[in-house]
Amino acid sequence: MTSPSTIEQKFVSKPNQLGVVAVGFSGGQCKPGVEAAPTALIASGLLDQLRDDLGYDIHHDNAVHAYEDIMPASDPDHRGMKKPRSVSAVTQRLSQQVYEHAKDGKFVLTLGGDHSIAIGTISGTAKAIRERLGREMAVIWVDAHADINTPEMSPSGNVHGMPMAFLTGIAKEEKKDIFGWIEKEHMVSVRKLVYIGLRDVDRGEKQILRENGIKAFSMHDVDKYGIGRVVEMALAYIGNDTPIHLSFDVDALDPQFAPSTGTPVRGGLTLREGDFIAECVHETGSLVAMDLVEVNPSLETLGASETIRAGCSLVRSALGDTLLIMPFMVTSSALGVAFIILILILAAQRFLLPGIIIIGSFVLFVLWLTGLIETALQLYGSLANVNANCQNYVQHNQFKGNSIDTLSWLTQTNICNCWKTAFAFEVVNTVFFLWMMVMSWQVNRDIYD
Ligand SMILES: [Mn+2]
Repeated sequence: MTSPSTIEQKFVSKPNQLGVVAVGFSGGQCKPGVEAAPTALIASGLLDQLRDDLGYDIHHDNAVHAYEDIMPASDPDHRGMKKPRSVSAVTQRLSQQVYEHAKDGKFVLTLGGDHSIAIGTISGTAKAIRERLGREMAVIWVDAHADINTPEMSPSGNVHGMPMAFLTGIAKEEKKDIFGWIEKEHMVSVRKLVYIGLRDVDRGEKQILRENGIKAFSMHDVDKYGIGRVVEMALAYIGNDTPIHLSFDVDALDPQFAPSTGTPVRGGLTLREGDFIAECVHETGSLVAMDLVEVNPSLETLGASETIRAGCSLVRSALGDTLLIMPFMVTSSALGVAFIILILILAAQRFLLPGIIIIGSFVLFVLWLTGLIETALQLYGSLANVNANCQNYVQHNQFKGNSIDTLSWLTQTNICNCWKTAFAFEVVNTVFFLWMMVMSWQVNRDIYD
């Protein structure tokens, strides 16, 4: 029972329009499979949910771009980088695609692909925001890794570990076909970059973060302050007058929640912590674009669907989905109360006709029945089986004592119970209004007999 976001969006002129770019590209690293992620995410219903539940008009060319037409024939290593010309060509084309959506005032959602594609997405939004609003954009990079290696420092030579170095100008290259196309207008300032979730940072990267005074919240900070305080500090650092590009690497989540990714690192964010970051960024009203990257459905057989579900959840949260199942119920309840007050007033004035009760009860019966079906699907349906998740993750895992685990367990228990309460309310009210209809219909018959 979700509904379109009510948060006012400050930097997109068409807040219900969503430009989607699906990038089936894996050349920024060595493990095949990550190019299949956009297809898997879309097949699991992500775009349908964004359209049907969150009310977005989706602008998608219905293609998963592999960019085969622009792949260079030969692509030898350069400064230690693997496939530099391929990644450069793909990100340059992607930059243009993202730019066109963002220039038009839409939100832009990019489904990757490995994290090298952020060179394309961030450069595209940064340029569009500069032109459209005359502002610099901030980047929130949620990742286990900092991805800010220069080519020379990189231990692996994989470009997916370097995007932030090129995007901030820390790494430069003259050759136009190897990231030389990145101009000042494409870049972001090191002062507008914030990391959350870091836990596997290379030695050289640590030095870059320190020397440039880059704001970074590692898992240590998440443990120390809690995710609420960390997100608060990150957003306070960015300020509320700056557009935000959220680049979400699914490996920021703990492998327990997102196992199917190229470089999993243990000790990560819980799914709820990841969703929470995305929800908070949405609530600022400053979000202009989001990337979801590094979902690799081929790496795990069992974990693939879990990882895809986690990815969908992150995107939905960033685009305004909330945990509240209440808005629909609150509306139905308010109408129900108004209807009963109306009945009492009419009865007091002796104007009450059975027909009024039949019509009113029918409307409310339909509303409650709709809610009942929706909640039933969420609780027991095959797609969003909340009840099974509650059994698995909540009922079977009791936490006690003063710990953050206990707190989050209590919260989750509460959410599970709310869902079931909503279900119970809906059953009761559906039956109640059906009964009202039958009663008044019988009264009605007596009048005319
Ligand atoms: Mn990454």
